[in-house]
Parts: sequence; structure tokens; C-alpha cells
Amino acid sequence: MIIDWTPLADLIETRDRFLVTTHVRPDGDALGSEVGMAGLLRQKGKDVRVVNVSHTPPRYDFLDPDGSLFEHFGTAVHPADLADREVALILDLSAWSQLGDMAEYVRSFPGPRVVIDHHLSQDDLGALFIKDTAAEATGILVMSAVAALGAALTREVATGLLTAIAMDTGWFRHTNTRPGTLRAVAELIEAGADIAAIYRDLFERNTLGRLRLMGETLSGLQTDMGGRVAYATISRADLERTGAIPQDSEDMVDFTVSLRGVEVGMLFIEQARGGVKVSLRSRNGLDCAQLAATLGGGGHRAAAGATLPGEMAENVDRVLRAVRQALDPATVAAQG
Ligand SMILES: [Mn+2]
Repeated sequence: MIIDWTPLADLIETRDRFLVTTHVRPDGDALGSEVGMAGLLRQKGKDVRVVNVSHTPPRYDFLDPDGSLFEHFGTAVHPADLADREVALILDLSAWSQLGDMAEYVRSFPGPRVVIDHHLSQDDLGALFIKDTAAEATGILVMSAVAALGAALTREVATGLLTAIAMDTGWFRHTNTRPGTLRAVAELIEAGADIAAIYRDLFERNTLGRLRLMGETLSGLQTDMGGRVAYATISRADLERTGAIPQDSEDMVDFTVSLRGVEVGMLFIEQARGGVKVSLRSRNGLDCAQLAATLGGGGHRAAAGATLPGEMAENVDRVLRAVRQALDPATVAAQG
């Protein structure tokens, strides 16, 4: 898709102080896209603050080596500190729920809001949407903005964007990895992104807590529907016992679909503030975004999620019923 970046170019032309933000529990695409966008704006001489509602997971600290880029909303930064911001750029999300505790602030943001995103689900955020749901990552969109607006792929920007694209394609393994994905990556490497170093930073700096949590999660893997469905749960007690932190569960849902014969995988994670987050992955074309939408969540076709009120057991039952129904409506109906 050819994106018209004129509206963003116009804002850059006429405004000086930008706020960049992303979703709760930010992933590589969210944070890497922020690095890219901040770099682009700074090259244009803009004053940029990158303020997120969640703390940066330690896994991604290499994107902000001196700790000066990502600021935390609610502790380090309060709405009053952002009173001078003229434009809000919201990356990698299109739903109010994804803004968490920043939703209220964004709702009352007086200046223009721009959403740059690739998710299917969409709330009316009162924003200008620059959206391509066919894009493998928001990082690809930011890369197109860098080119369209005549900015340079500095080593820093290239590192952010490669991280973004790598994480949203499962390190170039998922079906959203296309020839153009790898051409973009080639360009980022030429611009100075060190792909081997990024891999080490992302995948070879596990903590003992994360590895132990991984072991426990795998030990507790369950199957359903004769092995077509696999799922696991992570409780608060699991985190405490293993010494893991909530962000350590990132990517662990991928184990569920790594089991031979599995079409739908799920990971249920008990949330600190109550409720359960479920991550859904499909390997048979089942539309996870649609399924997640029925649970009040959203996402992509092959990967989506929702946060559900209530206890673990009841939510596992509820989501399992929905998945059985989606996979095999006739059988489920016959069983009543
Ligand atoms: Mn993304």
C-alpha cells in the first residue's frame, strides 16, 4: 500500500513539540517504531518526548542505551508536564483500551492526534489514521515515513525499525514475512543495524526467572479437541515462585502453537490488577482478531488477545468454549 504521508509532513511543517506514545505492555514493534519516529522527528529539528504508559521491559533496554528516550507516564511524567505538546503521535494501536492509564490524557489532548498502525481493530480515537492492516509491523510504516519525509536511516533509527519488524514477524518466521519484509531488513542492515547484535539483545539475555517461568509454563501445557488446541496458564503465584516479572511472559504463547498438530494456541496470564489476559494464536486461518473481538479484545488474524474480568479457571472455560465453537461449530452444537 502506498501511504500518503502529506498530513504528517504538514504537521511537521507547522508544529514543533511532539509527543510519541504506544500501547500498554509495549513490544518490539511498539518501542522500535517509537525509536524510528523519534529519530525522524529529531532530524526535522522537532522537540520530541516519548512517553509510555508501561515501563520499558528490560529486554528492550538496548533501544534506549542511556535511558533518556522512554519516559514513564504516571511516575516520571504527569499530564501537566506535557502541557506544551502540540501533536500526539500514537503508534501501533487503534483501541482506547490499549492506551491503559493514558487513555484519559489522550482523550483530552487538545492538539491533533495521529495514529500510525497496522491492527485490524479500530476505535474512533478522534485521530487522523495512517493505517495499513497489510503491513507486517508498524515499523514498516515508520520506515516508509522516514523515506517519504526525506529523513535518514541513522544507525539508531535502523536498529529500532529492524527490532520492530523482527518482533512482529516472529524473527521473520510468520506468514506476514514477505519478500518486501526482507528487502526492508536488508536496507536497515545497510544503514547500520547490526542484526546479530539485535538478535543477541532480544533472545540471548534471558533472566533465570524468565527461563524458570518458561519451564513451568511448558510443564503445565494442556491440550483440547484431540490436540487441535493447546493452552497454558501463568498465575501471579507462578511469577513469584519463579522470580519472573510480568513482561517475561512475552512470546511464550508461541510455544502453544509449536506443538505438532495444534491449530489454535492460547496463553492465559493472571493480571496484577485482577482479570486474565488471554493471547490467541492460530495456525489454520482461524480469525483470532474476530474471536478476540467477541471477548472484548482485538489484534490480527493470526495473533490477537483480550483482557477478561474474573478468575483464571472460569476464563479458561469461557475461552475454550469459544475456541471449540469457532473451530468446529457443528460438533459443539451437536454436543449441546
Ligand atoms: Mn505491531
